[in-house]
Amino acid sequence: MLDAAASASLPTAEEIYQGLFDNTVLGKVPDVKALTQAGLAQGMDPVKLLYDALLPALQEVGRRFETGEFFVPEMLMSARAMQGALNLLRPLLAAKGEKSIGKVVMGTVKGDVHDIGKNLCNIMLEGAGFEVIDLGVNTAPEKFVDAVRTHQPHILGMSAFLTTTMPMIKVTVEALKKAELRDTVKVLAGGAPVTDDYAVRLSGADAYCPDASATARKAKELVGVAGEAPGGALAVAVKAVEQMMGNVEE
Ligand code: B12
Repeated sequence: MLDAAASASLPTAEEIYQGLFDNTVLGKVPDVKALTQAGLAQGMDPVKLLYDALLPALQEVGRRFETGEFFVPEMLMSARAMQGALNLLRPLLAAKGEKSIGKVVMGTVKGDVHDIGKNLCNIMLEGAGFEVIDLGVNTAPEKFVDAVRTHQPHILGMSAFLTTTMPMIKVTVEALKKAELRDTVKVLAGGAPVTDDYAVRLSGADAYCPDASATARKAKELVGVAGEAPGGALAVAVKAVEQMMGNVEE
């Protein structure tokens, strides 16, 4: 049991959220780890730590990049800090479903190396019971086509985070058509700059989803399985979030 002095020095939940946000933005790996440990020791929800502090921090990093306050090295440091936190959250996350309800091939489109959003979608899809075949980043249309031919998935998911790589969604859909595979698979598209109109009307996808929960819900709908996306599945997370910054050394 903690004595009064020790307990008075513990950070409050509010201080942990704020500290996690600030230190993730600043890429302070040890501080983010320490705060994550403190939060978990106090029984805070790992999913809330992810959604209420870590992901908003990445959004702030993007904003600062946009205004010229941050450059690529700063973005990478923030990614590293987030990875450290996620490594700690992982063991606490829920186990994924045993039985596959469908197969999904996922990838980030050609020219694009952003994979955090895609990996979060994979986590939710796996948590919902899908088998996910992840093609990684910078995925050429031919690679998507080959994977559809080989794995015969129910769903193909494409992630794009750059306005310059969004057109690859349409290019890939056209490549599927050319290979006479378009009718064999439902195509989902997403990523920060992608909209419903861009994905469906302009690029020929079957659906767009704004986030990982919506992706799992839509995927279930597409394979005819009723029910909500599992809330705790985000938990299955970390596996992917580890991969997410896979090329960032700790
Ligand atoms: C981290 C980051 C990086 C990291 C990526 C690390 C990694 N492993 O992913 C690094 C440093 C490598 C990087 C590099 C670059 N980046 Co960057 N990056 C970011 C940042 C800060 C966060 C992106 C992110 O992961 N967000 C978190 C996730 C969770 O986002 P999300 O949108 O909520 O994800 C959900 C949905 O999108 C959806 N979803 C995602 N994928 C899919 C797929 C499907 C099928 C479905 C249905 C749904 C879905 O579900 C997700 C989960 O809920 C953003 C800024 C921002 N706020 O977005 C800039 C940002 C995306 N980057 C940007 C730029 C310009 C670059 C560089 C060109 C910089 C440079 N000059 O070199 C390079 C490009 C490299 C390349 N060729 O890809 C710009 C893009 C501008 C634009 N509109 O094109 C942004 C917006 C920054 C900015 N404000 O200017 N970047």
